[in-house]
Amino acid sequence: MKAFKAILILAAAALAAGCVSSGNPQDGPRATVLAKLRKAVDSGKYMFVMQDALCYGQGWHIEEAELASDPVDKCDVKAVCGDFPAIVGFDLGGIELGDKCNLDGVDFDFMRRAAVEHAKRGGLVTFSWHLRNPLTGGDAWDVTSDEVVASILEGGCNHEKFMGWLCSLADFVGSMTLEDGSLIPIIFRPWHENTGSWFWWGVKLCSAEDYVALWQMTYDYLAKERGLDMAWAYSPSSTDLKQEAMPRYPGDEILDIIGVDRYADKDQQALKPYYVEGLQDDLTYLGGIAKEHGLLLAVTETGQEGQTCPEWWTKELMPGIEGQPVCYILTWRNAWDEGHIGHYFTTYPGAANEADFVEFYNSDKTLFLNDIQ
Ligand code: BMA
Repeated sequence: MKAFKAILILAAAALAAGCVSSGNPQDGPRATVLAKLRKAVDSGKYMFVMQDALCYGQGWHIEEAELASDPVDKCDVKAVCGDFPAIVGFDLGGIELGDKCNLDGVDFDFMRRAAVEHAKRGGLVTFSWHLRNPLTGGDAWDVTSDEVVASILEGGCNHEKFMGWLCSLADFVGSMTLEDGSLIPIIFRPWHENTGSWFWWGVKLCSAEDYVALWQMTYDYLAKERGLDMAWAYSPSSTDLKQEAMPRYPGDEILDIIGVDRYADKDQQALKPYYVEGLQDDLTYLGGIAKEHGLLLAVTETGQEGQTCPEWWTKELMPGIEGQPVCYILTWRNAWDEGHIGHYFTTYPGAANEADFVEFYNSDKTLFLNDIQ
């Protein structure tokens, strides 16, 4: 009886905290994500992902007036090949302070609607988090202090504040549910590119112990305390990958996916063999780790900024992953705001690589939304 009462109290507390019940973990949203990704790899294919694919693109963004009624069908990739990406990426930067829009001007209510709509159509969703610097008040790129991570861990002066940030993120993510109340299928990819030192959680900005503790704290709160049943991805940068990624490995209990963020050269027109070689090398290295630790392998961020290389998709990206068991490749956003002219990483109508993207789309290796429904 006592135990029964305790369960009831726990369940009530979970409901009050806004938890989304994951039900049986064997068939919960995390398991759904992993089963779909595993199926792709087993058939020798990979899913195509685009960051912010449904929110804006080259020369357009959802107008304020359309936020609540837009049918979520605009997409640069769809305009080029007629299909949506299998997975769409969104960034949560700004949710920690309760902002209306994220750091790239995406309205969070629209983001929720777009993510849920994509999931209802049979797609998957991935979230990154370019959150602010909790110590200095600056942005994610504010690396003026190497005490930020330590300050948010248990016992640190910003611990309570940061737990409040995580709570805001959990409230938002937990509100993205399907009709049956279950969480949409999500890949969560926090604390990325940590082998470089351009974010406040980067390699020169915190000890390996503190970085791992940051992951554990994030996982304990979101997955265990709040019950958010998501797949988790670790995505170091190609910079110092082999030296720094494993000393900071977040742990088998947490991770489902390991991948790399590697970019091609901005505004390049000629093909660059070193991108192909570099990506192959990263994936061979990470593929060994993935095998050893039972993880899926991915290209967690890539792209050629400017979209100026006409055959980038089939002659750089595809050879870069040829023969590697990757489950997805994510290309970055086509920025819409004036401050980011030419900050386009995926194709769009009229891009120099448009025809090549269609070839990439038509390849029997790539999976788009229609292929995974
Ligand atoms: C970066 C750039 C920034 C953007 C950030 C988060 O790589 O695209 O302009 O604010 O990602 O999306």
